[in-house]
Amino acid sequence: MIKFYYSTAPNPMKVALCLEETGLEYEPIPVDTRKGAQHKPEYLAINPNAKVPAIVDGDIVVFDSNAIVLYLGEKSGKFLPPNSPAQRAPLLSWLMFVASGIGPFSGQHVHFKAYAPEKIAYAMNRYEFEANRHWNIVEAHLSRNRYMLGDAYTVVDMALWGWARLLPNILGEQAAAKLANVKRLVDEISARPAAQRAIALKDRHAFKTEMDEEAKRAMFPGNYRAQATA
Ligand SMILES: N[C@@H](CCC(=O)N[C@@H](CS)C(=O)NCC(=O)O)C(=O)O
Repeated sequence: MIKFYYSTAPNPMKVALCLEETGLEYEPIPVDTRKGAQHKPEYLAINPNAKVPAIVDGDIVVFDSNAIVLYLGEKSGKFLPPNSPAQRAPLLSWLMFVASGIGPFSGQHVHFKAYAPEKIAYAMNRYEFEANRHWNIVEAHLSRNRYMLGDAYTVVDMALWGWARLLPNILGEQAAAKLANVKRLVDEISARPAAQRAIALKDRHAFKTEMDEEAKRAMFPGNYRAQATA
């Protein structure tokens, strides 16, 4: 039984979808990041990065969402292209693009827009531009391909879905509405029974929703450095 350490945020949700799609047995274990559970020593022993998601599969530990979907694809033998260098090249390229581009730029865009204690025009402009630029690359790609790797639904689509289903919140309704092919893929994936089960995970545990002082200290510890050393 795989232990799945999660919250309902975009990176854990890609793994929730992948676990549901592959049909691997798993136990969801909530990590309430707004209460600081990601910093507890027992969790840091699993994920030294103090973020969700992570999985523990027997004596195997995997952290970082895109590494996990790749692991689950390989373990289950599902939702991956044939194992040849030519077929793995686009798999690895797009999976890393989602990991290093889509996720971080979308996340930082939301951070500077909604959570930064000061409105910094330079940062807001940069991340808005970069988030949109990355999503428009996906949009162009999906205008020529049904799925991220062509004709087959793979772990790359699952990794993308974690973020893509929140696009109106990330980019705003107007910018998101221009990404018709991304929306087409999100709608198709969200209608799948596995996605419905992944979304329903939010009802299994009561996560803290308030972004109060405790939550900010847990999630944005860099903002409190001066006080910690004073
Ligand atoms: N590269 C990591 C990033 C994980 C990440 O940023 N997770 C967020 C939720 S989407 C988190 O744990 N936030 C709580 C925090 O930053 O303290 C991955 O893809 O798994």
